[in-house]
Amino acid sequence: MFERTDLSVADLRLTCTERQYRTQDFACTTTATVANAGPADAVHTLTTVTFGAPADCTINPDTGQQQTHVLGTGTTATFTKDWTVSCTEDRRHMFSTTAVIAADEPHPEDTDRANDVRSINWVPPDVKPRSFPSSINVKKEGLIPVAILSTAEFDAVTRVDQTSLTFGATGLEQSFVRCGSPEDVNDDGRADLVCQFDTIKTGLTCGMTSATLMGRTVGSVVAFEGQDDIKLTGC
Ligand SMILES: [Ca+2]
Ligand SMILES: [Ca+2]
Repeated sequence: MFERTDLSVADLRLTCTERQYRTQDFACTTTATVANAGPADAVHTLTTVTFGAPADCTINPDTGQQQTHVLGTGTTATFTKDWTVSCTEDRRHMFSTTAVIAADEPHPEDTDRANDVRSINWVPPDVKPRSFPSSINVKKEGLIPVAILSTAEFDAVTRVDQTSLTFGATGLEQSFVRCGSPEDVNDDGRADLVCQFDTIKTGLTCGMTSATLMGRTVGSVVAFEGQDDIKLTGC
């Protein structure tokens, strides 16, 4: 006798501490939220999270990580998995993570398999390119320029759906104004996409030390996000 239920990966985020060209280890963290929409209750679930990196990087652990939950009807669970990353090439990188949920018991039948898997990429943004630290005067600055850096794996100029971009304290803020002509802001020979965001709408307030950009690609749609350190002034 099969019980019907709808398990899903409801949200997936990826943060990395890579902020510049460097060859030391840095950390990436996958944050996954899984859900059971029911009607079956107390479903034993197994979620497998994987992490992907370019060929010049090694990952620890280098296999998928698993997490079990017993999910009641209408409940969610959020968990994190950490990855240590070490890259040899002196450049910025794109990373990816994927989460897949499945029932960890024989009886439930998932009524919608399409939402059982979710992926997101990490792309490196540079808030206020060509200035370090990335100082933002929250009282004065009308617009904040943010560069989405192209990498060997990702051409920001042609791949980014500009209308999808959100930026600010959480990454979900509808602060997009426009993108300008592509320019190579980090002198790596690859043109980068430089866009402007409305400071007020970013929700950035004194004391915050990082800002998050989120968006989607054009064509085969892939979600991406990235983070940069910021220094807020005018506080
Ligand atoms: Ca499902
Ligand atoms: Ca560049």
